[in-house]
Order: sequence, then structure tokens, then C-alpha cells
Amino acid sequence: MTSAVKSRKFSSMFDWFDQDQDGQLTQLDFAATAGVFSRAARKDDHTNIRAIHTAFDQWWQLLLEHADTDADGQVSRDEFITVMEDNVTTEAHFEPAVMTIADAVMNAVDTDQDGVLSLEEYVRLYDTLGVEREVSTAAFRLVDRDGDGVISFAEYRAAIVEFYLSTDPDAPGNHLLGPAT
Ligand SMILES: [Ca+2]
Ligand SMILES: [Ca+2]
Ligand SMILES: [Ca+2]
Repeated sequence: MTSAVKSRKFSSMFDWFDQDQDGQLTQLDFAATAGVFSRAARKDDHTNIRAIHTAFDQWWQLLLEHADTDADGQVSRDEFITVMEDNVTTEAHFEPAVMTIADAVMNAVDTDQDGVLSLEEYVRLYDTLGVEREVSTAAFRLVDRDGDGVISFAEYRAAIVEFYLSTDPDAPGNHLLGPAT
């Protein structure tokens, strides 16, 4: 099912992943993106940094397999939006592709390893991603659904699921990558 809300989300995601901004996604873009997320981890946290790189690489392989129809090793914006809707967000692929990345990132960002994300940890992630503090602080409040001042794994996963699967323009998970578009 195509929806304008999802297409917009995936399109802004494309811009974000296209780290060298040449209008095509390649393995290099994904490696660069994994590198950006890795900077939110503690420098000596080799386990989670490796997990992030592995998870992004798996996602890239999935995109290559299903999206790169002309087999040139590049995925265009249209190919990306189509594959996100038709393959990545299907039940068979969502857990292994998306949630593997989500879990790896959450583990890495939880630098004091207390099992939840504090505002400080969350804002630090978005600092790394170039999102302004005001924006990430507002997003934190939305993702912290029970308002206990921390983001649990469950709240984080709920936001990810919403970001990818919801067609509701007001879903809190839409703010996951910064300002809703
Ligand atoms: Ca690119
Ligand atoms: Ca924490
Ligand atoms: Ca909470």
C-alpha cells in the first residue's frame, strides 16, 4: 500500500543516507552512514560499533538484491522508495533489516548501559547526526510515551515501527529522524 506519508518519510531518509549527495545510494553511502552512527558509541565499544556496521551492511545487501533492478550497484530514489514499501517493511524483512540496526544503535547510544536512553544520551545521538538540540529534545518527549523521563527499549522500538510502518502523519515515530517533513 502506497501512502504519501510513507513516501515522504522514505524520501527524506534517502537524502539522509545519500551521504555524498550524488542522488544514488551505494555501498559507500551505507558504510559512511554506519560510521556516523558509530560515532554516537563509546570509542572502546567495539562490539556495538561492529554490530552497527554489520547491520547496515545487511540492509545494503537487501536493497541491492531487491531494488537495484539494473544491477549497477546503485539505488536511485525511486528504487529506494519502492523497495522500502514493497520489501524492507514486509514482515519477513523488517525484523532482520530494520530492527537489527535499531537494536545495535540503541545499545551503542546507551553509553552508561542502564538499559534506557536518557535525554542526554538521546540528544548526543542526534548531535552526531547533525540534528539541533531543540529538535531532538522535542522528539525525545514524543518518543518517551509514558513520560517517565527516559526512553525504554520498548518505546524506542515502538517509534521505529511507527516511523517505517505508520501512515499517520501525527505518529510520534515520524520524528525519529528529526523534524517531521
Ligand atoms: Ca550517494
Ligand atoms: Ca542509558
Ligand atoms: Ca519512557
